[in-house]
Amino acid sequence: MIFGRKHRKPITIADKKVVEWKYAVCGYCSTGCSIEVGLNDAGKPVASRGKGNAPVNQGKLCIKGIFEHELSTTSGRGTEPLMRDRIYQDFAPVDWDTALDHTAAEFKRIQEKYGRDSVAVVSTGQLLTEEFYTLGKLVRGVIGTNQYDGNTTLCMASAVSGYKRSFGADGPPGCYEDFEHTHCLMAFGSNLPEQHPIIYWRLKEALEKRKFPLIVVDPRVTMFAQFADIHLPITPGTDLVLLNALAHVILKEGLQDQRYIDAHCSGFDELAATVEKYDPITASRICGIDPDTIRHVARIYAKAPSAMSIWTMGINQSTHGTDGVCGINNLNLITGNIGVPGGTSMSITGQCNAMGTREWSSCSGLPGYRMLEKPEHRKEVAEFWGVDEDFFPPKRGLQQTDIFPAIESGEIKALWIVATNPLTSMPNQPRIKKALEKLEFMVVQDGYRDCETVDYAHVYLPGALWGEKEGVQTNTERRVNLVRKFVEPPGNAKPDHWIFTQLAKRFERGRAIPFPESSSDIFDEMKQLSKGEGRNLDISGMSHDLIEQQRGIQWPMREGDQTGNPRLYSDGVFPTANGKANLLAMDYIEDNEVPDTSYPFWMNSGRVVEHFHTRTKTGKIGNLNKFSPTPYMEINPDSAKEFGVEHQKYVRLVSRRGDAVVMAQLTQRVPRNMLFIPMHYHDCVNRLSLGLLDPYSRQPAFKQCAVRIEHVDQREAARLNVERRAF
Ligand SMILES: Nc1nc2c(c(=O)[nH]1)N[C@H]1C(S)=C(S)[C@@H](COP(=O)(O)OP(=O)(O)OC[C@H]3O[C@@H](n4cnc5c(=O)[nH]c(N)nc54)[C@H](O)[C@@H]3O)O[C@H]1N2
Ligand SMILES: Nc1nc2c(c(=O)[nH]1)N[C@H]1C(S)=C(S)[C@@H](COP(=O)(O)OP(=O)(O)OC[C@H]3O[C@@H](n4cnc5c(=O)[nH]c(N)nc54)[C@H](O)[C@@H]3O)O[C@H]1N2
Ligand code: SF4
Ligand SMILES: [Mo]
Repeated sequence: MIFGRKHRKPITIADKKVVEWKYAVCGYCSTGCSIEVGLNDAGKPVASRGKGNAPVNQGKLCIKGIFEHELSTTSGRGTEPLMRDRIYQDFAPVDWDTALDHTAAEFKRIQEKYGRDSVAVVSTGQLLTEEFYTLGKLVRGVIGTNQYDGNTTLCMASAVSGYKRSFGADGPPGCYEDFEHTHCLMAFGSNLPEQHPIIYWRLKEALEKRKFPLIVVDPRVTMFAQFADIHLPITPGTDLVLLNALAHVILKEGLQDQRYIDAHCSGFDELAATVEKYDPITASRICGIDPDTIRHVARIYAKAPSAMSIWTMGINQSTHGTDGVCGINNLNLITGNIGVPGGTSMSITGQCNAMGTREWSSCSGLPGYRMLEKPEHRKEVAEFWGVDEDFFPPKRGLQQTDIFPAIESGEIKALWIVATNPLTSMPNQPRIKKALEKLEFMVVQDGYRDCETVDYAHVYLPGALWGEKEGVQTNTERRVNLVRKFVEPPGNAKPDHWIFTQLAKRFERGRAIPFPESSSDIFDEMKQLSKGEGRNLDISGMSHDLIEQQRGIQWPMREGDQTGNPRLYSDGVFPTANGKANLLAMDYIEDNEVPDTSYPFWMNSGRVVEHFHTRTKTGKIGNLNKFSPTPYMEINPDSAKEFGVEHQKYVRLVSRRGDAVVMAQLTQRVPRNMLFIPMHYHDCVNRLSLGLLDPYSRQPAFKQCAVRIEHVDQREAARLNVERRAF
């Protein structure tokens, strides 16, 4: 065998014969990378490359972005609307008029019989913003149900509630450029290198230019934890205790920015009284981080000229999700780290357009961060749309995690699912299955016919996917970016905004309100609605063309501005009644399902770099799926030995809800009392999960429940794995 470079052939890159490059923003994660998709002379997408000079990614892409053009030829797409009378029967293909007439008629029948709120709508973070706005107008202004929410309740709800409680409004105040300025970065429950690889690359580049301490809080030794200067392997679900203890040390040692607190915050005395109880010794007994490390980290953070925190699902998906977010905001407020370069409290969002739905979908209220509870907001939107103000409900209705129990109890009879796959992604799958079987009528609108939730639908509407329609998305740092259409949807699939406007025409109210059809006309309408004195979410200075020219623009960008703004709250003025941010005093309450003798392991769940969510997309892209096609769990080698589990052998996991068969991967990444399972597989982790809810955000605690290991016959398990939905 010959080793060594000189005998290797040079790498050649196949000439894909690209004749045209089309501009887009990536459709997977919320990083918001600018992509160019190469088309050959037959107009077929054959290559993807990062857009040079794009402010987010400077020409780089992660593994999912690099193969994104392959989406257009993936299997399992829906090409015709489908209908059937009863679930479990065969579907029959129908034309769009038949499918939409039937859907509208069923919604009307059910609303007339059981009341307006007996129809529920569950949407997503993956449509284009113009589509979200149109759906919101249809649901709030035409159909008129208040049971309207999105899968963002599984994802960003705690960050939203936390921002509202601390600052008075949603909206991450910082930006990626803060990495260039900060003197300390603390990350909570985020595995940035795998889940936001290009944000991580930005951070790493900043670290190479100028070293500053990186502190990672995660019960697992993730890739991010391995790169950290200090790793805090926290006891699951106890971040609030650590945060209170950090605040305790900062106040005890007088390291706070009292000038900032006095000028810009309320609630300081209450906070000080509460964190007084969380001395490092008491805290360490709950959160598992030793007292000296707590003191050390508190000092580093508070003494840094500027310091920033980022967080993702390790915080949000917890019974203390919102409190955790407010705890992080507290930390940054007491150290004067909000709205300054390198000083911020930044939620790293999840889906490509999770921000767009927060801003414009009207799920939690009315468009443009307006609230149903505020009379002036109701009036403004009612006048703008030309609807009666009283048609809007007085306050928001149920969230996704409360909609399913309301199906169980019979309050909700019809469900319209748009671009989400709850059968795989909701906690406690056996319970979700039963709820779906109970519905009188269910519509699923998805790009893929083989998305598992379609198995429970009466009507299936095939949606166009990324690159098959034009519109904008907002990323983690409030940057609005554009996807141009570069390919036709397959068969008779249609863009979601087309489906919404066509459905609107089937309602009397929908015919009375204008529903613009082109995405740039819809964008213009949103621009009008975004204007206003003191409004941060202002996009009135943007246009589709300008966004492409600048490769993404951060809101606020007001009419007449040349470009967007990187930070919020730089003036120390917050959108609360007194203009001050709220410091929040929060006690820790022990309320999780925790391991015991019958179920001795913590079950943790999350993601891997090559897959996206329920794999409707990445499961079909060979270059991504090949890395982890089989459901598996991470288990510590010591525990594996104790329980007789071998590497790459199957085991059955059992919780109080159900069971799942997975392959074992022995790794030191997890502690001895924890198993980690990627969330991407159907009939897997969410057959086990419990999903207790955060009281403010109603977000499930996906990251914590208790399970035990049982042995299985290896051949039977392998057969089950083949039979189970394997792409
Ligand atoms: N490759 C890829 N990237 C993605 C996605 C994807 O599916 N695939 N999805 C996107 C979406 S929608 C989202 S929401 C984001 C999610 O992005 P992340 O939140 O970064 O990803 P997760 O793997 O869900 O969870 C992150 C970490 O939380 C840790 N954790 C568990 N319990 C606790 C705890 O009690 N405290 C702390 N501090 N940490 C804990 C877990 O060990 C895990 O390492 O990723 C986005 N990016
Ligand atoms: N155990 C566990 N469970 C979890 C999590 C966890 O960490 N652990 N994380 C939670 C989180 S953070 C999230 S965000 C959810 C995600 O959960 P889901 O939203 O259920 O996951 P996806 O697979 O992204 O589903 C999106 C669906 O929309 C379709 N789609 C994509 N684009 C379009 C479009 O433009 N139009 C239409 N009509 N359809 C489209 C896709 O084909 C896919 O079927 O999972 C949650 N579930
Ligand atoms: S980091 Fe996220 S946005 Fe960027 S290419 Fe990867 S998946 Fe796409
Ligand atoms: Mo998410």
